[in-house]
Parts: sequence; structure tokens; C-alpha cells
Amino acid sequence: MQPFEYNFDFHRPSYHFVPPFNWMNDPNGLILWKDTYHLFYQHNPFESIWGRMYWGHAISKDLIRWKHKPIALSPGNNGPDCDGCWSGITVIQNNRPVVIYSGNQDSQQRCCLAYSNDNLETLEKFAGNPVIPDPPSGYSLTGFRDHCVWHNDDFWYQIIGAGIEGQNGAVFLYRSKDLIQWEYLNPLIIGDNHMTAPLSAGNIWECPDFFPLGDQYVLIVSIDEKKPTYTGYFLGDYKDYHFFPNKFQKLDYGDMEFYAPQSFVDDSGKRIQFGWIAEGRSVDAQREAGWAGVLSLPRILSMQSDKCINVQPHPNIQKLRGDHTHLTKTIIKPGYDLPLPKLGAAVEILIEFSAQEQITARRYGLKICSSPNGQEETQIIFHHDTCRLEINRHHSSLDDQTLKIPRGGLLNLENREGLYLHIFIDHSVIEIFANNRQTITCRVYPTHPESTGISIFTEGGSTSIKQIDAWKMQSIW
Ligand code: DQQ
Repeated sequence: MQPFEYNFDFHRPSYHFVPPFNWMNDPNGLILWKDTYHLFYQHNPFESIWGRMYWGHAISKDLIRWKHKPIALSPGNNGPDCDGCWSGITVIQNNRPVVIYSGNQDSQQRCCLAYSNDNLETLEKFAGNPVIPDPPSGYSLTGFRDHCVWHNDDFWYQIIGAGIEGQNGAVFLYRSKDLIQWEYLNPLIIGDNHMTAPLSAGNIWECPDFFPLGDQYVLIVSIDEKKPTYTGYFLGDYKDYHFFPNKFQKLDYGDMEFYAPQSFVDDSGKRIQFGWIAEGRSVDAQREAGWAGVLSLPRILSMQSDKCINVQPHPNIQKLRGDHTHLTKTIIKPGYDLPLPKLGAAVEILIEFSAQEQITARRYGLKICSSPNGQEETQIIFHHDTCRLEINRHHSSLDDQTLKIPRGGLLNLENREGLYLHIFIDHSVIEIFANNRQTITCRVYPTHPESTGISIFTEGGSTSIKQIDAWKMQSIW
């Protein structure tokens, strides 16, 4: 059940995970352990703004419906995490879960451990924390935090995100036999200052996630820059403890609205990722709402043959599908928008447009979250000539304190390929999966509860749809 006092907040999602109250940011410690998925997350239980971080905790049998658990980690009265328990992960050592996280003290982050002796019901901090008291010598760092840990050939390996003063983001590599004594090896990679906007090397690389996918290695980093802040991924080779990237791109065009993602492998070998969907409304509005921050839907990552990551929503989400609308082949002409029947504020849409070569439109797409009087509306637009996919939020809300900058980027489509959008709308959350290879995640805050209209539009020529399916989505609470 949701705490009843949130019923008034139209912007609180109904089928995405949200904290029971107050603030959440990064997902942490994701793991499947003894048939139960565990989600920990950065949590400020006292205010709906970022602050002195705790680890919130929730469990699930299907990654979709979650049960809130008591807080799992709290900052110490003194010691290395007295100013917050920052992001981290969970591994299993000798059949026992171990959490590795960044303790924050006086704005210094240091690697700490906590053990669970009761299958992740509770966590006990290691008395010898921090296990890595200082960053590697010889660097002047802007940050040194967040962990990704794996086991290989008798060793635990760990990478930690960092930033080098006046230079780049970086990731440092360590190894250990026991998770307690760590030997520094070398930088896994140091960012290249010559990377050009919008993909620059950044001030600090937060929340590194490193894993093999297909025949490549993937390094995901959340890049904290002055502006913009976003998550990107490198594809490359891992050899002799060094990572050699050959490609870098944005993971999600939502920039800071899909940040600090973390992934894990389920028991069928699927790589599952969750990210933090930040707020786009004012701090006053957050305080008034009494909560802030949303977890993305679970995404399955795999490698596409053309060497980019394939991203798809987890099939378990389909269990939430309710009332259904289905439309088959339809041609849409400029000025004659095709409306879908109203399905409410929690909706899933699958829409397949015809191949590019059959479309004469200059721009086409969907109008969503539209109010009956047309004052509020968000547009998902594909620019046919430039292959840019974008969310235009300019008229998404009459509230001028909400984030309205457009989000989007390149989605290269072959002439024979059609635009294929899988869209999830959940009150204030929008997640778009485009052609299984590019996502855009963002927030909108329409002021009118009737701002739930959906229609298909075209400009400068006609477009045609092969089929549309849309479902009203059930609440997970
Ligand atoms: N959030 C955590 C840090 C991490 C940042 C603190 C990313 O560990 O670098 O809440 O959002």
C-alpha cells in the first residue's frame, strides 16, 4: 500500500518504484539472492531533498512489485560514514552477502563494508572500516567514490569512480583476496580531454559499472559536469587490467533525468539495469509533495550486432497491462491528428511506424499528456530529415517552475527501418525505448488531472502506422 497521504499527489507514479516518503536517488546493492531481488537506494528519510544519505531497502519477487523494508544502513555517529552512506553494491562472499559502499565524512568518500548474516534482512558494518583509507597517491582528485566489484581467478576486483583535478573523470582498479585488504593496480581508464561536446570527459565519473556484454566490455559512467550531467557508456576491450574504449555514447538522452544506473545479472544470465529518475520540479514543490525521486523500470541490456547496447524493458512489466486498445494500419495526414481512447495517467504504448522511405512527413510522432483545452501537451517528435528523436516539454505544464528543456538526440534509421517506440507514461514519468537501442527518460508535471490525452500527429507530409497497442497500467502498490 502507498501511504495514504500521497493520494492527493497526481505526479506520484503508480507503477514505478518510489520511496515510501521523502528522498531517493541512486539504486544501490542490486542483487538476486535466494529467489528475492533486493533493491537498496540512496535515501534521505527526513526530507524530500538530498541530504545525509541512508540506504533504503525494498524487495521483490519479479522486479516490478516491491515491498518496502526498514532502512538498511544509517550514517555512523562518528567514523568514515558519519556524513552519509553513499552509493555501493552487493556481492556474495562465501555464501554471505557483503555490501561495499562509499562512507562520506567531511566531504571525503572512502570504501567501507557491511555484512549480512540474515540474508539481507539487516546489515552489520565492518569494524575495520574504511577498507581503502586513501585514494591512490600521485593524483589530486575531485572525488573518489562508488564501486563496482567482481570475482575472477581467486581475486576480487573493484573499480572506483574518480575525477582528476583540472583534467578528467577516471576509474581506478584494485584487487583483493578477501574484500578487506585491497591492492591498487592502476587506472582502469582516465578520460580523454579531447572528447568533444556533448560527450566530454567530465569532472568526475560517478557510479562506474563495468561488465562483459557479447564480445565487448562495457563501462558505464555517470558524468558529473557543470552542465549537462548525464550517463554515458564506452564499448571496448579489457586487457592486462586496462580498458581500451573504441566507442562512447550517451546511455539515455534524458541526461540527468536518468542517472547513476546500476546493473546486475539475474539467474538466467540477463543483465538488468535500473537508474534513478530525478525530479524536474522545484524544491518547494518537492517539499510540499513529501517525496522525491523515482526508480526507472527494469531494463535488459544486451549487445546489438552493430556494436551498440540494445536496451529493452523487462518483460515482467507486461503483467501490469490492463484495458487494451489496438489499431492497425492507418495513414495520418497533416492537420488530422489520430486520437487514442483515453486510458488514464498510467499507460504503456507500443507504436510501429512504417519504413522511413514510405513517410513523407517532415516531423511526426505523438502528443501525450494533453489537456482537453489544449493548454498542456508534451510532444514526442521524430525529425525525419535529421533523424533526431526528441521530447518537447515546452507546453507540458502550466506550472512555470517545472523543467521544460527538450531532451533528445540522434536515432539513425535505415530507409527500410521504421520508427518503433515503446513508451511508458506514469503520471510524471516518461520512459521511451526507441528501436530497442536508444532511450529517453524524463519528467513532466501537467497541472490538470485530465491532461492524459494521447494522439498521433504529422507535419509537412503524411505518416503511416503499421500498428499501435496501448494498455492502461495497473498500480504496483
Ligand atoms: N550519489 C551518491 C554518490 C554518487 C552520487 C550520493 C550520484 O555516491 O556519486 O548520494 O548520484
